[in-house]
Amino acid sequence: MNEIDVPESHPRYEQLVMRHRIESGVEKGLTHYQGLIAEGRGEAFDYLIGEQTLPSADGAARVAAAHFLLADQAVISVNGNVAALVPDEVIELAAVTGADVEVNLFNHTQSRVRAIVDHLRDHGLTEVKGLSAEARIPGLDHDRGRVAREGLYAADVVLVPLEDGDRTAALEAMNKTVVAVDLNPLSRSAQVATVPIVDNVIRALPNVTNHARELAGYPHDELESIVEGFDATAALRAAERAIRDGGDSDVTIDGPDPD
Ligand code: PTJ
Repeated sequence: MNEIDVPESHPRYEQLVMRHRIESGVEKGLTHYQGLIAEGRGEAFDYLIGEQTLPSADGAARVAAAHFLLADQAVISVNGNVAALVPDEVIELAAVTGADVEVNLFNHTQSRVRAIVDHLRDHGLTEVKGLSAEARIPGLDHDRGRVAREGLYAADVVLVPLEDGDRTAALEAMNKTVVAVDLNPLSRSAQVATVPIVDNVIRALPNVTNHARELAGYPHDELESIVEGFDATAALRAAERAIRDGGDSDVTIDGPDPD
């Protein structure tokens, strides 16, 4: 049965499913009201890139997978939107790469952390961090700086989908490799991340997982060279060009920049 009362043949079926998941996330106490605004912004950018994974985003997803496989400790950060939209995809990525999962909220309340932890457990995740967030990201005041000491605080590679730019910058300042998933290539998060993936989280997470499966047998030095060959600025420019030119003119991130 469908999640929503709309036929799958509807041209905007996927967007309607996402809206429904966010609405239902708010109703269940997983997603913050501001998550509705974030969803609308994301939808607008997704429309502009043609609701597809651009070649540059696919390249960035492959680089992200290489980082995950090279990591001492990778952590996937889950907020209210991510919990509502892609719980199974988070769990799958964690299973394939051995990453930890931490619930980490911009608008922190203990009851919402608890609701999201329970939601992820209902989807089959056994180990979830975030219920005790006793460490702080330096430079971030108030509750938005709270993280788990053995989780996001200690991690060398972090995946932050739909993240606030301030927190992305603060995690970068802690010398972590930050992989951001953000549909807006101009957002501060995308601009400061080590690896910005300009794609919808519903496509980006399974894509990183597929790349991780493919790269799993690669020797260490080949993974290193995938990581070192990445140019974040070129990837962002490719996404911006795709938006300007109608979503279908993205070039490979290794190619020359015509600007
Ligand atoms: O659950 P909380 O309290 O941690 O709050 C989560 C939100 C997302 C509400 C909070 O972090 C927030 O307000 O985020 P922003 O500043 O609105 O940024 C969200 C970014 O994600 C924007 O640049 C959107 O374009 C982008 N975005 C929205 N939906 C998607 C997306 N990117 C990828 N996939 C999406 N589905």
